[in-house]
Amino acid sequence: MTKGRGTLSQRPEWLALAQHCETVRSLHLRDLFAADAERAERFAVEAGGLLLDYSKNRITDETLRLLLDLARASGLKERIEAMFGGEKINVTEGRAVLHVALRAPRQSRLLVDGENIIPGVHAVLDRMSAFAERVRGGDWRGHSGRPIRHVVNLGIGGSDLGPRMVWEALRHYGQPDLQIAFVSNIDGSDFTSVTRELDPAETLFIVCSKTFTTQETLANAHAARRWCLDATGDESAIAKHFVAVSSNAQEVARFGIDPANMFGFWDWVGGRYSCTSAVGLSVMIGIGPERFREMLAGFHALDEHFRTAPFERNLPVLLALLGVWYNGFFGCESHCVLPYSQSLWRLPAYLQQLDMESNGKGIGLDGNPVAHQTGPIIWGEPGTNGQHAFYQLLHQGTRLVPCDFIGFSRSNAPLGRHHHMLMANCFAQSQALAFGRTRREVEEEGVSARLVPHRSFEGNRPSNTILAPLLTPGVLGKLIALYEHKVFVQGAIWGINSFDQWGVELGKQLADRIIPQLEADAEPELSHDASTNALIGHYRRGRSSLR
Ligand code: G6Q
Repeated sequence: MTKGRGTLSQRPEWLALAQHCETVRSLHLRDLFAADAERAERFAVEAGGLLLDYSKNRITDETLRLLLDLARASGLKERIEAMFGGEKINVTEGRAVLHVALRAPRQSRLLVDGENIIPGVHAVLDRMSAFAERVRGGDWRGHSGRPIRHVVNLGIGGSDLGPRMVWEALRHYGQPDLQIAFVSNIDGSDFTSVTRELDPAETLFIVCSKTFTTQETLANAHAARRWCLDATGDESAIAKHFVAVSSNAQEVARFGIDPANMFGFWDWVGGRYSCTSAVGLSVMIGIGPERFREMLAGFHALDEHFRTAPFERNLPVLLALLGVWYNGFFGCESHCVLPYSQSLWRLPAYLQQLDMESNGKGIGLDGNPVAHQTGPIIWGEPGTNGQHAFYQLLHQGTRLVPCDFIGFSRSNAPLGRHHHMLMANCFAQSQALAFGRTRREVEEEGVSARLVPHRSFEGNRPSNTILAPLLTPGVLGKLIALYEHKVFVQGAIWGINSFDQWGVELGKQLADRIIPQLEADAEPELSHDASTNALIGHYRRGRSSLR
């Protein structure tokens, strides 16, 4: 519910869309394009060098008008102002939501509880920059006096997915003699496989955990500590080989990291919105402070666009409304993200957390169950790899899966004709999805009657295409901010809190009960459900059979 106007699905703007959908459902993109020579131009917006072509969506001008009505009636403008103004819109945790402050220019002002938070943001960025330069320049030395050549970020969830995705996207800006790696999983093979080739004398660990209590990260940090001590035999080495990104100075000190080597952040930064905070330290060391600041400028440009552009020309608002359209009225269960860029290979995983942890909620802001669908399942892979894997279902399956295609005019790794081939595939896929191939066209190709149904494509499958000149730090910043704000808009319309994540708690609590039962020497008393008891028993027998 929003603005106390009853459940979303009973509101007049929603009902108008439901009725309108009855007409649009029978329209085919082939006919919509044939009837309107200007459709591609009209349904495209450019902001800060990002082009969004949303013409291949099952919409008309009327659809857009009704969706924009819904956005306005949902109080979207006020919600945006509330977020940018530092109001505590994360109501279940009593927190402001101010990742936008992390990329605000030095001279701006933003008050939280009466205090301007911008100087603090820049103080941390300046400390990060100075530290990153020391590591990059070989001035930060390890215990034995050797410069650092490997940086390993130890973190999970928001303290891993963001920096890992950004590093993969921008690693071509990296320094060849400096390797950046990530360990997240509590599966020991993650830590051992990453550190196998590393020299402890040249390795710096960044323990990246906002709370500094996360089970997986702490277990990996302790493994790293042992690995370092086994090699050096000297406790004082820890200060040279470990730094922390956290808001918990006490726990950081308890671990043995000098608080002078801790980079802080604030409770108004959510984990999945934190890659522009100190959580990005590994990235900053990798690409350098200047490139990192270019990325922040890109984020900020899109933040400003989101805050000020009219909704009908506002990229995040349009993307969000199209998602609401398919999710709410076409029954689409999932949304596919297809970057035509190998550098963006972690983007779908990153967006999966951003979107699904934010909007995977069934309880509204008023504490009641919602009566409409909320966040979709987000998935995807880079093209063209995905084409040889799951695109069959996108083209001819029984489900309707809206897609986002993302591509660039130029490549960061030009190689022969590769880039033209890559992007030709990108354009061809959205074309094939939208327009398909009719039975008549297939018959005219001389295909045997038996195969005609198998070789026809109904088309009318919607997609957006986002196009930019080149994947630079600034463009990446804009792209991420675009999706952050898209998620915000959808959460505002669905009337949920996009900034908590209570749904991840139960499993953690249950695991804490089970761990000692797996470790115990003596057969433990088990009082779980019958299936869990049986699985624990089987696990224990499986281990003793290997002794
Ligand atoms: C993200 C979530 C979650 C969090 C991790 C790591 O929004 O809050 O993914 O980032 O659980 O938490 P710590 O940084 O506290 O270790």
